[in-house]
Amino acid sequence: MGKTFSKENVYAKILFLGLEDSGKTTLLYNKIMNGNITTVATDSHNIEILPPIEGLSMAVWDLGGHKSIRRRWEDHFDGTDGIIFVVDSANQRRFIEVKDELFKLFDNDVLNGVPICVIAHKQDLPDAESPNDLVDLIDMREVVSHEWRVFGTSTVTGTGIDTAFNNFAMLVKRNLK
Ligand SMILES: Nc1nc2c(ncn2[C@@H]2O[C@H](COP(=O)(O)OP(=O)(O)OP(=O)(O)O)[C@@H](O)[C@H]2O)c(=O)[nH]1
Ligand SMILES: [Mg+2]
Repeated sequence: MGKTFSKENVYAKILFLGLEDSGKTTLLYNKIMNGNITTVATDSHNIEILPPIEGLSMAVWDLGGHKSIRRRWEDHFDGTDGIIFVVDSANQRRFIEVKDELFKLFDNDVLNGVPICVIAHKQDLPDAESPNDLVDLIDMREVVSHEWRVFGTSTVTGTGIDTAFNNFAMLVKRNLK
């Protein structure tokens, strides 16, 4: 749930989810440090608080996406105010698995009504699907139970990152209980 710790700032708990290698940790630390970083696979989680956007501070929980640890995602669902789901837009072979993981989230009662940001990441790669094509391919347009948005991003070119975070912060703020 959103919590006010001062008059100015509201804190929101945001989960960073997605298959392993989709680029979650790279994207998070690129946002924080404004540059390229080298990551290793996340075996548990990283937590970072982003500078406030319009009075909303997002506490981001970046969870490891490897199949063997996805079952532990659920341990962190309680109190979630928003989900950022990162997809490697150039890895078409894994879109079925992406859809499967996303739709499991929509079926989970603890996440009822939590807004979702789909990140069509790695837009710099030549085979990357555009954000619009990606959401068609994973059937996001069927989803009416959660407010959702899609944004295209790349940490190689820096495209779309601020737009995605700024717009999603506004949506989360509107939905805070
Ligand atoms: N081409 C390209 N590669 C990227 C981009 N973002 C991240 N990567 C690469 O994707 C690979 C995986 O990045 P991570 O950030 O470790 O992926 P992750 O989703 O955190 O993986 P797990 O922690 O295992 O769940 C790394 O080799 C990154 O350099 C991007 O925008 N474009
Ligand atoms: Mg990671």
